[in-house]
Amino acid sequence: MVDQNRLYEDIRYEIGDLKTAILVGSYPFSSERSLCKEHIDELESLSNTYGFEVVSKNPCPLRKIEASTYLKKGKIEELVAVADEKKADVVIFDDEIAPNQQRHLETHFKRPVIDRTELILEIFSKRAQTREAKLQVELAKSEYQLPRLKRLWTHLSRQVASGKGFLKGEGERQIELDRRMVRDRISRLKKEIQGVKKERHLQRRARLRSKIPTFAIIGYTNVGKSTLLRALTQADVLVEDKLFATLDTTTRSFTLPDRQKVLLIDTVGFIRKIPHSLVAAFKSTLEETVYTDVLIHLIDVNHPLAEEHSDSTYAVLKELGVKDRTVITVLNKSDLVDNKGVLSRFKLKYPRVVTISATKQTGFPKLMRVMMDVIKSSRIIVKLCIPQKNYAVLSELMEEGRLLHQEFKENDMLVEMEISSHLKQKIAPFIIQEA
Ligand SMILES: Nc1nc2c(ncn2[C@@H]2O[C@H](COP(=O)(O)OP(=O)(O)OP(=O)(O)O)[C@@H](O)[C@H]2O)c(=O)[nH]1
Ligand SMILES: [Mg+2]
Repeated sequence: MVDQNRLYEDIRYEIGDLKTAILVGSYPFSSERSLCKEHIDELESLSNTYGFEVVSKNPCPLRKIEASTYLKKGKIEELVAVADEKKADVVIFDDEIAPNQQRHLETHFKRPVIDRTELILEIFSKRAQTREAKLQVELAKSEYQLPRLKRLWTHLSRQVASGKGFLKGEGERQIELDRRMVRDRISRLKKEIQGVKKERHLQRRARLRSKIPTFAIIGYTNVGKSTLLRALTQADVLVEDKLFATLDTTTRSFTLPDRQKVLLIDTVGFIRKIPHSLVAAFKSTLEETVYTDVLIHLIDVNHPLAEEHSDSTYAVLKELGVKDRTVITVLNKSDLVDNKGVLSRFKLKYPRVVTISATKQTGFPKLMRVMMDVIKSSRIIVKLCIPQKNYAVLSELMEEGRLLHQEFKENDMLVEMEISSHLKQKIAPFIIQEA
């Protein structure tokens, strides 16, 4: 008899038990076949990061998506033969597969079929360390699973259909119960995350008050962000040739050659087509970047898809609402680059480009020079005249800027402050002089 109180997660197949995988990607035109192969290579890195051994990689031409099975029947039969021959435990699609397609595909393949999104969610789930990261991943997973509960129960019915008391209709009823439970869990998780977010907000305010310029090291996963933080600050952060080695932000202080203290933040890596539920879930972690003065955008220039990765990073930033931030573009892993042409392309594309090798520790003096220049130019000194009714603006400014002088003139307050230049627009009506 099926225990009514068991959550579907207890009975779903354990993807942790699966070892070997075949990968499937698709391309609409033959001109995109090589790009599709690169994407499958990335899917292989993701699979290895999770712990799968990839036994076959299959780029497939796909003109039109089949509503119920994603691929055409003939193609599926071909792939089933490959999966059988290679004794694959699981089939992983690079494209996003709808819940009903996933269910139908599993009937054909007779083994679990997952997509890139689910794989990324499982990696995050395995690697999350802090309470906040764990909560966020659990939320993203619950949202992903909600429309797929039926599929999980199909697995169950196949397992127990052999006369062990599984009644027809029981699965349906259990799906309803599960749906309710998952919905409850989603709202509980959202509340908990809200609480953690408040704490984080307080920490951020404390940092803003400390008036230390902050640099966030951002970029595609595996470009060397943690390596750079470690090289500059000897921070004890995990460096691995795996995707998503870092899931939590780490902040370290660092002193530039002109004795200016700065904070450096190592952040979670970005990825192309990042699952939407994860962007939403990690928003509060990634929002850290929104509040930093400067972004250090690290690019692995040795990667064949370096430009696409850089574009994806900007796409994620846009989704996070980060714009008008000063960006220093840092071309990393230059020790591996033979063709200098790729460096020139980036230098033409972006302002403030520095070439380094985080492991060989080359290019650091120039990077620090650019960081010092950016701090100087991002701070401006302004004289303001603030009427009494706008004093609230002043307290806001005090949190971020440095007060140099203050005096009253009748009911107005005259102040001289050093502030971050991005605040200038906000206080434009009160500026009487700018240095
Ligand atoms: N050759 C070379 N390898 C590097 C360099 N910088 C980093 N790596 C290697 O790149 C891999 C990834 O480095 P990480 O620092 O973990 O990368 P990350 O950007 O923090 O990655 P995630 O946290 O997974 O997003 C590791 O194997 C590093 O040793 C470099 O300048 N040259
Ligand atoms: Mg890292």
